[in-house]
Amino acid sequence: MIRLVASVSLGAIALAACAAAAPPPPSVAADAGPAAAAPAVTRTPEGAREFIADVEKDLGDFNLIAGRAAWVNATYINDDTDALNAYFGTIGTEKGVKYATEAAQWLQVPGLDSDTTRKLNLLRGALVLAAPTTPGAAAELNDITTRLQSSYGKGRATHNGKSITGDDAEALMGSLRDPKQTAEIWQSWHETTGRPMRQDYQHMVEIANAGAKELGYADTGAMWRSQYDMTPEQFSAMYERLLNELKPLYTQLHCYTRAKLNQKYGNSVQPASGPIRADLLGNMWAQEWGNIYDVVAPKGAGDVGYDLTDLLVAHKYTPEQMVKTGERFYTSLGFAPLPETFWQRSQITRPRDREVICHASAWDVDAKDDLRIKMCTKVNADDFVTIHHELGHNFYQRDYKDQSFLYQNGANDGFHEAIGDFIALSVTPEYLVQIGLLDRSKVPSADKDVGLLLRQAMDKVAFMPFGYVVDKWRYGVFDGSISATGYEAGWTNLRQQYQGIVPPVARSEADFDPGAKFHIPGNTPYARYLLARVLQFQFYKAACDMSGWQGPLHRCSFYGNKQVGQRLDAMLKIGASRPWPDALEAFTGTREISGKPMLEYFAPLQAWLEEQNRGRQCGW
Ligand code: X8Z
Ligand code: ZN
Repeated sequence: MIRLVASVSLGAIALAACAAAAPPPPSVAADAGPAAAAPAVTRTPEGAREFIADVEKDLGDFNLIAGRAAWVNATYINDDTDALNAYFGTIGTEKGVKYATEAAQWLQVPGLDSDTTRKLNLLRGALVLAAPTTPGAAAELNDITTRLQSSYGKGRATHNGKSITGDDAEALMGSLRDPKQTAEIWQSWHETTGRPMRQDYQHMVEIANAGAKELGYADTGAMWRSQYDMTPEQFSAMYERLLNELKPLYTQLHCYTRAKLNQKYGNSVQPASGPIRADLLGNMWAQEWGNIYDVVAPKGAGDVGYDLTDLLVAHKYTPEQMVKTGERFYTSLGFAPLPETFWQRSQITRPRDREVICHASAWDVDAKDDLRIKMCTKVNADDFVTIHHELGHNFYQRDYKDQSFLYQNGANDGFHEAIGDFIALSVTPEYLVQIGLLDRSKVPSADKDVGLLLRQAMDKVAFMPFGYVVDKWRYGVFDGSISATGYEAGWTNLRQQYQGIVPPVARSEADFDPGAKFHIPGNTPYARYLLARVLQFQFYKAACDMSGWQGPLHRCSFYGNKQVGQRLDAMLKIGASRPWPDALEAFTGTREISGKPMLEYFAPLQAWLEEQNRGRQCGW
């Protein structure tokens, strides 16, 4: 699809903010593709503007129907909806390839105005996966991507030998503390869901790379890295820098967590040195560890004294109420409430009678007001944060709807992922009191700050190397440095190297563990989440400064602050119409993505962790 879902690309194409400094356009030989075979036209700047206007109209119309097909497929998986999704996806890929090729040609016209140049560049990079112009290639690509995605949706694990759905498996990984049971769920999920995808994935990579090459990119990964208003090389440098900025803090957190797991489970389950067993961290992918806060919580003095999941359950919150609570945060900043159709059309909980894709996403079906989320919400802290995350996408989508089609997107994809998370950083104890979830007498005192920070770090800091590894693996797969015979080893080695984790059971090249993570079969680029992880702290610090907050950063909540709301609204309205540093500057006053505000937030924790880890051999 084309830009129909900013958060998750459901087909071969998603429109993402693209580079003003994109790689050089492909050399257009007479037989280079469909556009080259078209009758010779005299290309003028005026012609380029007309081309853009036609394309924006065509893609806008197409998205409406393609979006409906994708929605029905994602919320009611069967052979028919798979066929519909693949059918529209194929048209989308063909349009995307044709327009990207033509955009590259128009970009060679001298005298283009800056707006037209920006739009042509955006169009050139609009595809997540390209197909070559060989007849049938786009259809084959879309058959495969639809099959991969639906297989993920239908994936199962077992618990005590009983079949369970992916969303139940995910929740159980957060709450179970028996290593035999977590190992069973981990292994069954990875083998039942991931393993069968391997051949399809390999074939998909071949087709998509052939498509990327036709468009003038070295491979699909190079195409992905060219969407950031900078060269792919500059992007790679930024990607490495962000990981490295947070690495010392991650290493301390890993060291402390490993020691706690060793104390709890003993050497036979979790040795005191080396990597951590992946299924012990409270998350199927060991990407966020907050669910095992009970295992690592400092005893006595630092204990936070409340647990958000317990509060939601004790107050008998329903999933709908959780969404209403999320919406209320946005309206408190001055944003208009969600439309009535949001409540009629969203999938908030898993339907009982059919297969769906449970992985959360946010939709904007008509680029006007038809906003929806699709979740299989559980009443727990993870999903409370995810709801704020998804609504962030929806409020962003509604704010840029008056931009022209090619600008209806985030400043870059990391911005889109950061908004809702930034809002959720305001879910402080004081905020929980304000909305009636926490009794004022239970607000943790200042001496509990370490506990609060540790709870956050288990989710936010733990994520950093995972946010790096997912696309590090794909970049390697796309450029061939990870070969098809080494997919599994490539994945497991990267996870060990950067996250310091190991699978609970032996793996072989019969396995395909990457397929057990949504974004791989779903073909959603992942570097965006690495960017978002640090951006959200930049936004948060800026918002807290704006609201005049004086105390420790992590206690700040800007709930109800209309001034923050106005400034946020101004940034969101820009959409993709300007290079992302302009949008960043509009809200934060800086033009650089930086880990510094995140490090500042966690600085007291870092000092505390170093103290706790004294005498331990950290690293793995
Ligand atoms: O996929 C998501 C969102 C939808 S865009 C729920 N996230 C990443 C993940 O789950 O792996 C949010 C955090 C990282
Ligand atoms: Zn998202």
